[in-house]
Amino acid sequence: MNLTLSDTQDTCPSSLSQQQVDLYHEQGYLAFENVLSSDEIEAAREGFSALVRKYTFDSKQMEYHPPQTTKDHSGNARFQSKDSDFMIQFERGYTPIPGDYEGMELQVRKFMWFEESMPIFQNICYNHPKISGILKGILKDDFNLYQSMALIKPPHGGVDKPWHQDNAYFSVENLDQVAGIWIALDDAAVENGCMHVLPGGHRLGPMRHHHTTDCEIVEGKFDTSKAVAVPVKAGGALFFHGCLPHFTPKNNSDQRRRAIQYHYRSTSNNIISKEAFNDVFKENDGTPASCAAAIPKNF
Ligand SMILES: O=C(O)CCC(=O)C(=O)O
Repeated sequence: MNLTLSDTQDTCPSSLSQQQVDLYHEQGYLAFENVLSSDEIEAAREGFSALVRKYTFDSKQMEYHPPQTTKDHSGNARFQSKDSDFMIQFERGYTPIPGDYEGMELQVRKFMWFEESMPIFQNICYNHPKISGILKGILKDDFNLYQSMALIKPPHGGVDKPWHQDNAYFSVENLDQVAGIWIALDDAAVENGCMHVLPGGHRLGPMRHHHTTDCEIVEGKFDTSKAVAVPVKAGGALFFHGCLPHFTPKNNSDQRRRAIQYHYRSTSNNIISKEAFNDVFKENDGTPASCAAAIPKNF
């Protein structure tokens, strides 16, 4: 893969010009610095530390799943809320140690459905003027949260998130009416695992996914030499189409890489069954291409 760097605009507006909307539709993403303020970045970082302190080994609220040996991440140790989808998942092979909050925080791979847990996450998710303004410009409709995650790569750790299209995980009627936002909470560069995207790749349509250690696009579906890295500073963000192929490498640096990722769908974009989605997220020859339809690859 070449390491061309994508253009990132320094100033994040609270609404998009027609030129920016056209650029989003052409390349499948827009990147801006300064989406979050330094106070918001700090509050979000503290929020994630607080989630680890509050919810790990809290047997009243959370069910502990110890690590198991699996080929994918389903066996990673995790704490699953007993009354919501909130989850803290750790790196493969790591066993959390009660009370070792710093150690555990450095081994978190993913938080899911955490957006209601703290005012800062609610603000970023629902009430952020810049984020809402840009999503409105892209989706041209009212929108709802569809998925929330925070993705963490520890220094010299984590694994690649292989090439995929996020719509492959979803099940909606209209693939164009899903947008993700990926917000860096640390400076994100190639070395610590920033986003890499295939500009214009959303226009290639759904691509067949299969299961390796993760759900990923079958090799040879597109030319990875056309990919670009999208480094952003802490507080910068990438807004991207649900069919944009993207990937992040492992963290090969001394720096952490924390990011929030929220997905939105327009309110008119109905959720449908996985079976019905097979007829939406399909290859040109009509074969289902989503993660639910993905076949395991032989290891
Ligand atoms: O933040 C990352 O490392 C990868 C995020 C991503 O592509 C995803 O979860 O869909």
